Amino acid sequence: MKHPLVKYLREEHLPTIFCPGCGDGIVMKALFMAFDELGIEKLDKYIFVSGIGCAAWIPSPHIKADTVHTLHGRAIPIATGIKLARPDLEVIVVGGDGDIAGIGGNHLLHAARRNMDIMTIMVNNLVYGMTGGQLAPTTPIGFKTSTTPYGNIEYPLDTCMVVASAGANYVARWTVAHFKQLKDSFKKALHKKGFRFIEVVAQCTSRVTNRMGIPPSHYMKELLRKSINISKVEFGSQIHDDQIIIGEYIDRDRESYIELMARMEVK
Ligand SMILES: Cc1ncc(C[n+]2csc(CCOP(=O)(O)OP(=O)(O)O)c2C)c(N)n1
Ligand SMILES: [Mg+2]
Repeated sequence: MKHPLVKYLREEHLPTIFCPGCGDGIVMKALFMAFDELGIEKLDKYIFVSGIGCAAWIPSPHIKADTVHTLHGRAIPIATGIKLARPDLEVIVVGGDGDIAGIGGNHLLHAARRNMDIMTIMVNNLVYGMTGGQLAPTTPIGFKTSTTPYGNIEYPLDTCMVVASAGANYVARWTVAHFKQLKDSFKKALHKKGFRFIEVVAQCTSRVTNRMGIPPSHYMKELLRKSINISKVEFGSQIHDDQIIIGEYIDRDRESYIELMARMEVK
C-alpha cells in the first residue's frame, strides 16, 4: 500500500535527490502532513516558487503542483509577480538560507515590509550547502566552514527578528527536531494572509556535520540541546553563540498587500 502522503509527490522523482540524513526531506514531510491534516487533498490552488540550492529542490521537482524553479535569490520577486497576477492562487516560496537571507535578502526584507501574501519556508542549514558548505549570513560565529577554516568571525543574522520587524504577519523558527511544532506552524501559516515566514534550522550532513565532527545520528539531539524557546529570551539580551531561538516571533493579522490592493480606489 502506498504511503498516504505520496499523493503530494511526483512519484517519477523518487527517491529524492537529498543526501542521506539531510533535513530537507523532514521539512517536506512536515509540509505534506500540514496539507493532509487540513484536508487539502490536491495542490491545484497552490504554486511553489524556489531559487537555487538544495532546499530549493524541495518543491521542484518533488511536489505534485505547479512549481517555478527560478534564479538564485529571486524566488520572492517572482512569487510576488505570480501573486499579483493570480491573487486566487496560494503562493509558497521554499529555499535555503543562502538563497533567501543571503543573495535574496533585500527581496525578503521588502516582501515582509509590504506584507505580501506569500508563505516563505527558509531551510537554514547554516551554510551554502549545494556549492560546498561556504559561509552564509546565517553561519554561527566560530563555525568552521569551507571558507572559514579557522572559524567564522561574522555575527549571524537573526532572520526571524528582521522579518518580524520589517512587517510580516507571521514569523516562526523551529528545527527539524521539532517536527510537530513545525507542522502546526505550517498549518497556521497556510490559513493566514500577508507575509508568513517559517525558518527551519536543519542539518547538512555532507558539509556541516562532518566538519563539526558530529555523526548524523547525534544531530537531532544537538538541535534539541541548543534550542531555547523565545519566551525565555529577553529582547536584546546576549544569546549564547551556540543557541537556537525557537518559537513564534510574531502572529498578527495586519491587512495584507492583496487586501489593500483590492480596496484601493482608482480615481
Ligand atoms: C547568481 C548565482 N550565484 C551563485 C550561484 C551558485 N550557487 C548555487 S546554489 C548556491 C548556494 C545555495 O545555498 P542555500 O540557499 O543555503 O541552499 P542549500 O544548498 O544550503 O540548501 C550558490 C551560491 C548561482 N547558482 N547563481
Ligand atoms: Mg543553506
